[in-house]
Amino acid sequence: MKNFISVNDVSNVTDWVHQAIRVKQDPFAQQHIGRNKTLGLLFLNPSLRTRMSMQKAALNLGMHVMVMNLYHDGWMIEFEDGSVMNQNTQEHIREAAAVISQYCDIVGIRTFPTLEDREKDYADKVIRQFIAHASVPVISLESAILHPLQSFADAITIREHQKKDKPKVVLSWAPHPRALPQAVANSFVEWMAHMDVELVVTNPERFDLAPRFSDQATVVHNQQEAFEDADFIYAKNWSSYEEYGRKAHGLEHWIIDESKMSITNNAYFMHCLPVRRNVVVTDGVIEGPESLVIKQAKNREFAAQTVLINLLENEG
Ligand code: SN0
Repeated sequence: MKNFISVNDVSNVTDWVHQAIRVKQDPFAQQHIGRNKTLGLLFLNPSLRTRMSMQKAALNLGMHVMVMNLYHDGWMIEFEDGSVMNQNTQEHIREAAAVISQYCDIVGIRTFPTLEDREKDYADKVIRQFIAHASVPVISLESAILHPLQSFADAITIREHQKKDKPKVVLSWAPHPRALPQAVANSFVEWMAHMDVELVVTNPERFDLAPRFSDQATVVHNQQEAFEDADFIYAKNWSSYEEYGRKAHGLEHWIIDESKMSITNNAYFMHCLPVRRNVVVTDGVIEGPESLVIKQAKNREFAAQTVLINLLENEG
């Protein structure tokens, strides 16, 4: 594995989930494999869990970590080749990625979509440009269209809690006051396709995910119907793919509440966080005994650590 940007970089999802569960049992078992190695974390957008879990994972392996909030502390980066840089961008990705590669053995980068230019976002241009000009392995800390570290942690969490061989996992769209990326939902579908689960995605009309993702699940536009017999409810808002970047109006009733959870098979509740309480999910559900949100966040550490181990071992 040279980079970690999607599930396609993983040789075998089941093996990786088992590896992560072993790492969790003894996080310091390989505390020397990262000795004298440096992890660089570049944030073009906000982050709490990704930042802290990556740092923690790296420290568990004896690595050094450098964190850079690029657009706060660094220069404005130009991603277009051949551009005449007489406007606001100050440094080209070609130099920036090459220079960062001089100091770091592995680099993570977070970059959100524009939610304006669908073609550009779905080409995942920022992370691909970074990879093209970096000379070290690159980890996606959430790109314009995918959030593989989150989905890996979700896969671990489902594996740890499932009570039957093939649980019904429902990804439910939920309301939100802002237009959000589709990355968490896209990745979740992609990872679940490699797990032994029955995956249902429920969302309002005109909020279907991009076909290459929705094709990997059963899509149901009736939320109540989707919730029947569910073993896991994964809530997430995303803006429209069809009417690209559009946020919803008048769909507040898609909130996940106690009455909807009561239709399920006493399902666990999941969300990647951060979550808008009493918009996406009620206080009662997120604080209820079936809520896994904090356990998911804990598993971010072991997902990140497993990715680092595989990259470090590959490097030799
Ligand atoms: C991001 C998203 O992709 O939906 C990150 C999730 C891990 N979430 C947000 O941007 C939420 C921001 C808000 O205003 O609630």
